[in-house]
Amino acid sequence: MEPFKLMGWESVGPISTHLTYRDRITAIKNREFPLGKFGKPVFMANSIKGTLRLIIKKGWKENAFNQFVSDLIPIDRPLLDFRDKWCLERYSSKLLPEVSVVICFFNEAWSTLLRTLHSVLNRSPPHLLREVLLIDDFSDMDHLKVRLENYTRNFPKVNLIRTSQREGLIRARIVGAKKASAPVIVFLDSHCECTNGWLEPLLERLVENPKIVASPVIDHIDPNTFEYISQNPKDIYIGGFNWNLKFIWRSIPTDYKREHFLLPIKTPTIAGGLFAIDKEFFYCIGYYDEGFDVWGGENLELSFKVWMCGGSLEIVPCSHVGHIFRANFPYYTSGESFKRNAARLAEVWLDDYAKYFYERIGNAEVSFGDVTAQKELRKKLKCKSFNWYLRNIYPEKKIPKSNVASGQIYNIGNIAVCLDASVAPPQVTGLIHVMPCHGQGGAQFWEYTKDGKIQHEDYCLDYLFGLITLFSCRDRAVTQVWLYETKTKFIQHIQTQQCIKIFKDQNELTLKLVECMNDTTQVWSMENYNI
Ligand code: UD2
Ligand code: MN
Repeated sequence: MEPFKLMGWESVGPISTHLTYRDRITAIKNREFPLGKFGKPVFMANSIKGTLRLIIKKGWKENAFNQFVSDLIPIDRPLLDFRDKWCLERYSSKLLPEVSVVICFFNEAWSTLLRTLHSVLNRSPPHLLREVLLIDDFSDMDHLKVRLENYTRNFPKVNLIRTSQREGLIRARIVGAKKASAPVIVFLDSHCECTNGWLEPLLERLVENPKIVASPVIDHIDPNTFEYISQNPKDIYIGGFNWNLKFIWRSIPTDYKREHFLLPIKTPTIAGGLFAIDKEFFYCIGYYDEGFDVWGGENLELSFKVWMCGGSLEIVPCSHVGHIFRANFPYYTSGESFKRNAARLAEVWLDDYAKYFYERIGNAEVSFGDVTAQKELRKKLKCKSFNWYLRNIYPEKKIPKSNVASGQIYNIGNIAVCLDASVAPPQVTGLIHVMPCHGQGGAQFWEYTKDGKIQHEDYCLDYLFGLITLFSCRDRAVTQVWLYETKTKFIQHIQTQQCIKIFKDQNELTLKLVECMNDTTQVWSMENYNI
């Protein structure tokens, strides 16, 4: 299939320049309707200039995706049916419970919000869809006010609810959960597209066992072209977490046994935005911690809580929903609220393992508020320990205890500079930086492992093509093995026998491997060295 190319303003024809922005979009749509059909990408020329360029830029800034392209695509675009024959034959919509779909949003673009809504209305069996609750978390964009109210009035199943102050996505979801009238709640982000047959396989799991929380496979909608990119069902990712308490995607463990690759897969965590949960069960486990603000941490809270308190989490390969994964936040988050949420999570659910989280934020004091009610809930529900969770649900998770050192790695000669992995994953592979030490963990938190790796999250210090880089850790990679000698304080690369040295390149500090010699530029200190 040749993707449709929108080559620039001119190439779509002589569109009168005095038209308004909306009229222009309608004009473009009518000429090449519909753009993005079947999830095809819409490309724009790089050469676009003038007002249009500014409009596109504004769209990116407000949404962290290409709003202009989204606005060109119909809000009810058709998608391909990605289902395998095995899935088609297996599921029917008979004897399944009704659902309330809850979509929380803060300043979502019109086209992405409406596309989410229409994909739900059009692709859910009507008898299963009791209602869609749109929870407006105190947005201030104009199109989300009267215009949205008037629009949603046309759809009897759609109920627009507004919070009276900015609650953050976690409390906004609780508002939705409390209003939901169907026995099952399905949460979605406000920039999704459900595909054919997305709902039935999720509900089937909850009928089997109401303590199962079921997530679809989350496909990617490209934030630039809006191409719908379906995940290969043979290569599905499940959830994990790192000790910063952030969610990560990971491959299914090789020894995981399933009779068929399209059967539901148990996962230690879920990404958090898209899932079906039994309303009663959600109530019993106390929804989310209401003390969580703005964004983040609630996905792990729910994951740990569900597993530890008698439920389970699954990813259901026959159910596909697309989501726009963005590289950054369009709305303001200070990072402080995430830290606070994560600290609450650690305090309530992690037991002794909380120390690994605190280590990674430089053992900073976090004022996380009162968590007594959460701790009581955990006791009341007789939930299992975090140790049980790690052993039974996530046995692959490495426990940092086995490390030789953990914390900052700083150069003795330049006491204020540290090794820094601040190019964030997935772009993390690359040259390693030397930056002023900030003492707050994060990108300056390293682990020196028993097998000689110097590791930041899943990335290891590596020596490749003559450069000191960060690369995905691999079990037997000889280029990733380093020896730290407490006597000399050299960091020696075993394969080459050379040592890491700081060089001053004009004003920038760089790292190179050279012959080991006693020189302060080669002398390093590793924090919490404990052998
Ligand atoms: C992921 C999850 C998201 C949530 C988050 C951690 C997926 C696909 N997405 O991040 O659901 O679990 O991790 O917290 O798994 N929103 C509000 N009020 C706010 C801020 C956001 O209602 O103050 C809405 C927002 O409009 C969106 C949803 O909450 O619909 C999730 O926010 P996001 O899309 O920025 O989060 P995402 O996908 O990066
Ligand atoms: Mn999202």
